[in-house]
Amino acid sequence: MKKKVLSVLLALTMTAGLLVGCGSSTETKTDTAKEETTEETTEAPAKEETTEKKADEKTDDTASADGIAGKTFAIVVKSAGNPYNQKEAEGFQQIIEANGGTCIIKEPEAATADAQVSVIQSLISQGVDSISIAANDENALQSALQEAMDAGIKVSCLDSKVNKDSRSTFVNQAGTQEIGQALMDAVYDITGGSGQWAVLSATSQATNQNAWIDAMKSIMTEDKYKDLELVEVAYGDDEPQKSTDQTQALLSKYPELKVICAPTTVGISAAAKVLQDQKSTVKLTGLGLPSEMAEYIGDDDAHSCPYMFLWNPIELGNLGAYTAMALVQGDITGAVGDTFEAGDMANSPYTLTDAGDGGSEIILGAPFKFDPSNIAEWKDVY
Ligand code: RAM
Repeated sequence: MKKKVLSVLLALTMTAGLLVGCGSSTETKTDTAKEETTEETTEAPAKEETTEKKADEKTDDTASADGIAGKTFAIVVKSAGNPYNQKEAEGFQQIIEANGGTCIIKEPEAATADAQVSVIQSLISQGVDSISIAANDENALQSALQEAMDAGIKVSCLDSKVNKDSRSTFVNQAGTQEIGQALMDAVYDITGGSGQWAVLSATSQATNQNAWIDAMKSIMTEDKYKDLELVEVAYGDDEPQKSTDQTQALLSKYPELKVICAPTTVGISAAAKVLQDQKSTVKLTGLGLPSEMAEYIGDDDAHSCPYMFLWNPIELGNLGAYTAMALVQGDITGAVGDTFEAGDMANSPYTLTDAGDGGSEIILGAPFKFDPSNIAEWKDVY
């Protein structure tokens, strides 16, 4: 079964590689031209071109969703230069373009609300039909996103949410409590149930990391975890250098530290390198990309990370696209109980459920554990 899922994922990834014409240029551009990335976008072919392409494809099996041709769907990721965000955007673009829509990928230079507000404003001026956003702040985007909705743009979020008044719905990678529990259990297991541990997070405003950290803190009040001491939550801002520096600082401040938990793919890969290079006895867990973490995963002293978790960021992008299309076509409004089809995705049709903040969400699936037994299979997938 797992193999079947793996081969479907491999096929999807390969298809994504074929369909996502500008995926690799996004990577090079964001690395080399950081200064320009706020305004520089990776855009799909011009509207006319895409519509023509769709007409040609009508004869084959490519499903063209009614009402999508000629519509423009923007995805705004948290920041440029993060491979996780690139996978998410690729997955989004793949589905939009396969259904005859036009996709715009926006990558703000830094993971800040301000950078996303300017991007949203430019998308409003462009007159896009839909904005899907991985938010850098839960509340600070509200007036920009409300302006977008007032202009008739469908707004949803994925990966990291905005508040209920700023969105129609939220595509959540996995249950927040479920992720918190998986991470807390990992900390318990790797520390042996007692001692000091620290969190290395993304930015202090990141809605998703903050929600997972809050879930961990509330789980930690249970008696089982009473001998664990959370010494600090450090912020690497999803920047590799800052995450490296914060890891070093944790090591020097807390000589008794046993475990670092990094619920961010950028943080965990920076910390893994520091710990492994220094042959530190401090161990690591959290949320990481198998492609970036394979060399650090192992049960012995030579490896810094015994195991970690994640979901498929390409599929998260796929589901974000199906959600945006369903909103634009009027198949869903964002109300709890709405359902929509998501092509051949595993859990299709999806149903909108209560997000616990007064709004709705759609859950992609459960977090997946990566350990020495399966990391080799997954490192080439994402
Ligand atoms: C980083 C980002 C992203 C988060 C992953 C786990 O890439 O902060 O939002 O979902 O880590």
